[in-house]
Amino acid sequence: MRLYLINPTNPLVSSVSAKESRWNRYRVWKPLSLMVLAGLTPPEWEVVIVDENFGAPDYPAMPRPDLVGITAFTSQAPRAYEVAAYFRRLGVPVIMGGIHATMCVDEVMARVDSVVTREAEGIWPRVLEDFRRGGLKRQYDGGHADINDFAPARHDLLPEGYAFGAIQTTRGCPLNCNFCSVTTFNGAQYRQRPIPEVVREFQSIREKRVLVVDDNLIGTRPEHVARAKDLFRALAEANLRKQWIAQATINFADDEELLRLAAQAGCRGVFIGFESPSPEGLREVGKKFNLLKGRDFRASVRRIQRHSILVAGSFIIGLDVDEPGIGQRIAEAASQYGVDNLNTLFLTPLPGTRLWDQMKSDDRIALTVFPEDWKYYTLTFPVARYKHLSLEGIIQEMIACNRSFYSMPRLLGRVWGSLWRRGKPVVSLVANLSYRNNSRLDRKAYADLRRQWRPFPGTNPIQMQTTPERI
Ligand code: B12
Ligand code: SF4
Repeated sequence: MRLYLINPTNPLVSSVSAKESRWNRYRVWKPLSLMVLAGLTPPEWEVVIVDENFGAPDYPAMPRPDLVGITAFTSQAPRAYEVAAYFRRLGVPVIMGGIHATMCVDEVMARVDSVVTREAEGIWPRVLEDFRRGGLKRQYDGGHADINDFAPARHDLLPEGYAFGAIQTTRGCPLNCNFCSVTTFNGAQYRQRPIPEVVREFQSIREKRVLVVDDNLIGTRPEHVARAKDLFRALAEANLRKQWIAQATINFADDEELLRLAAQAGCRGVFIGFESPSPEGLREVGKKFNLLKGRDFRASVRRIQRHSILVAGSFIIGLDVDEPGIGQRIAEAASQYGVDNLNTLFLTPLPGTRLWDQMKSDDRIALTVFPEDWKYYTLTFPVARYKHLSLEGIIQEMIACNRSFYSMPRLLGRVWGSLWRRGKPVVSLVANLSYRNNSRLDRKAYADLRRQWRPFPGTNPIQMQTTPERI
């Protein structure tokens, strides 16, 4: 029996279009969910993973599958439904799972044969068995999987051409920031995979560079940090010769031993959510770790960089506290903190988050023709009405932010700093040019959004102020 596992594309996400720019090769990431599903699939199935981010395949020319499984973030949902409709027209049953299917069950259920909510490990073999016996149910719930009992992902199934492999070592996050879906989806309990299994799976990855997809690799408590140290020791001992990047909270910088061990284990970059340059903004999103009294972000970033680990900082634009000028303020804060890369995203109400509930009840979600409008829920488009910024105002803030941070003098300054401190300017140069190029592509995409924007009838009390066109 033949199973297609499909990762749908979103043409608006410029960063995932590998053909659009050669820099984007470094920003096309392997769909780990489908590699995990393939690992859970019994051997009698022939599994093909289709990643549309490398170009939409010629489905009619491909052999007819018996079953199709589709994954989707919210922003991929419109394309997921097109793919589902195509296969259902051929009479092939379609199952959808992942974050969007979990958060918007009814919408998904109306467009596929079966929906799997939450994590697949505990349920996927049963789903396939039900299908084989002709008894596929409309809905399954995988709950939260037993972290000690994971089948390793199939790292061999996707073609070569990705710059990074992918692995997951922990699940869940207790912090529950208001804009984030992770706590609702994966639970508040921080679950850590057994270290020997992680090391074995790392060994099976063929790419030299790896993305560790964990939401927070080091966790929040002393015992989590202790486990992270043990993991790093084990990876260093295994001498894998891999370089990896990961996500962590700023307290990564607070423990010299942790930093040293991470670097020895191959850590070359860390993605940190700074979220807002102001304490009021941090309070608004509920980012407790960043509010630690006396935290010197510049010193924290420097401590990490001293171990030859690049720091990419993420900020949100469009919080209720954000007023005109916020774009420039973010660029200044990121430069002052000394981060190597800046990724600024629009505040976006994603289904299932506390922010969604708040904005929905305040009637502040502006793009609401679903499922079509989901394609804009990439965090690179303003989809809501913001308290002190109009649509045009917030777009100009984003452009100002990126123009300032990725201006050539600043960009070259960072590359020079990387050469001076670490003697390794190439990674910094590639990453900076990739972000700079991407922010240009986003600017083109805003034109499309402006056409789609449906202002609310009557006066909009939320569009009180606008930022003048300054650029
Ligand atoms: C790695 C990652 C990325 C990678 C994507 C790699 C890839 N191609 O998959 C990159 C960096 C490209 C990325 C981009 C984005 N991401 Co992202 N990302 C993640 C992250 C950190 C890990 C995902 C992962 O690999 N998990 C490991 C796998 C094993 O778990 P899983 O995907 O949940 O899959 C399990 C189940 O969901 C289920 N399942 C999944 N699919 C299917 C399908 C079937 C048929 C079945 C049965 C089961 C099933 O089974 C799997 C095993 O249990 C998650 C956070 C998280 N914890 O999930 C955010 C997350 C998924 N991302 C998010 C967002 C918002 C984005 C962006 C829109 C914005 C951004 N700039 O970050 C873009 C969207 C890009 C696009 N194409 O539109 C949100 C999604 C929320 C939502 N409702 O859509 C998340 C949840 C983070 C958050 N803060 O809320 N992301
Ligand atoms: S943003 Fe990060 S720290 Fe906050 S809930 Fe999501 S995963 Fe946890």
